[in-house]
Amino acid sequence: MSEIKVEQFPIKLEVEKHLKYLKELNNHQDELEYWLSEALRLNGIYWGVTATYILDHPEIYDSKEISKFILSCQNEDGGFGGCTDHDSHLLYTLSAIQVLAICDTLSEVNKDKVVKYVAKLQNPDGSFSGDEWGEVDTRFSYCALSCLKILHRLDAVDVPKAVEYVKKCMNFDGGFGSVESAESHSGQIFCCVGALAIVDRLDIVDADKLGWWLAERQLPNGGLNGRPEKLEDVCYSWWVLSSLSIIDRIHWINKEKLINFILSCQDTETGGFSDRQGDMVDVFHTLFGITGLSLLGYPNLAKVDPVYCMPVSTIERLNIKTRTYNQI
Ligand code: GRG
Repeated sequence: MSEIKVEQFPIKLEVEKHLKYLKELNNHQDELEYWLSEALRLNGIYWGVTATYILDHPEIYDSKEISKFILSCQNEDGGFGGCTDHDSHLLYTLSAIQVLAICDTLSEVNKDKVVKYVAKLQNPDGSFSGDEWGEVDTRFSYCALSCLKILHRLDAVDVPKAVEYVKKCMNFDGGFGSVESAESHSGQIFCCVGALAIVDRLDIVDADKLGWWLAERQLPNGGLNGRPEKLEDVCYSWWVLSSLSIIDRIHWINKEKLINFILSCQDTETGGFSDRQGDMVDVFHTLFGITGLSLLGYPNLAKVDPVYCMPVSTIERLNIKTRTYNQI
């Protein structure tokens, strides 16, 4: 296990620039893009807050103000909308609970209402719908189980049934799709492997077969794609690497080549990361560039938990660690 050194790479991580980019995200209220992304505000806050913690500079945001806004997005049904007065969805509910957990303000939320909301979305076959309109996806199985585990309330759902559904979404190549018989995709693999890790059922996964498929995602330029024949994208540095880490196969990736690829996707003037070199930066890719580097053992970053995509320090405080994961 060789130690990574900053000097090994032609480009360095522009920590100060990224912090400035993250700090100013909320200052663009005069821009159309800010309002177009309103429905995703809660996800955006989770991506930004987590990035600052992994950069080891959580002080750049006011956690009291953030928690107050998050709490304002909780609806009567107990779930959270993407912004104040938006309808509840599991995607935003998980982001809300994650941010409150990271900011250590979980005690301020009505947990019973959240638990009731999540539990009501489980279907008889064990799957979860994202909201009252019923769409089913393994992303929602992950969101529900992660959220309940953070709240120490997994008892509120039928865990064996949830596992049964995730197992049905496993494919011949060892990967997982969004629903039964759907193509394997790295994002869904993170959700399924993460969900199984949360409920301690990784025995279901064929780690060698899945590890092989995931390692095949690395392209000659070092970047990772999400499925065969697709382009590389910084966000797969998270979805693929975290999955490999959970099944103990992270060393099957060429880490130096991937670090070089991730660093090449930074905007060294404005800060932030894009999906691939030369594209516009955004907070989603910024988080997953930084968490990818953390999993790869890049220096001076806080450790991220591959199952929860939250700082290891938060997971330890919550006492919900599935186990200790080795970096490369
Ligand atoms: C706590 C990190 C965290 C997540 C919560 C919502 C969720 C759980 C996970 C999402 C997993 C997922 C499906 C990620 C993929 C996102 C993505 C870039 C999709 C793009 O798909 P395509 O088909 O792109 O447009 P490709 O790369 O296949 O061409």
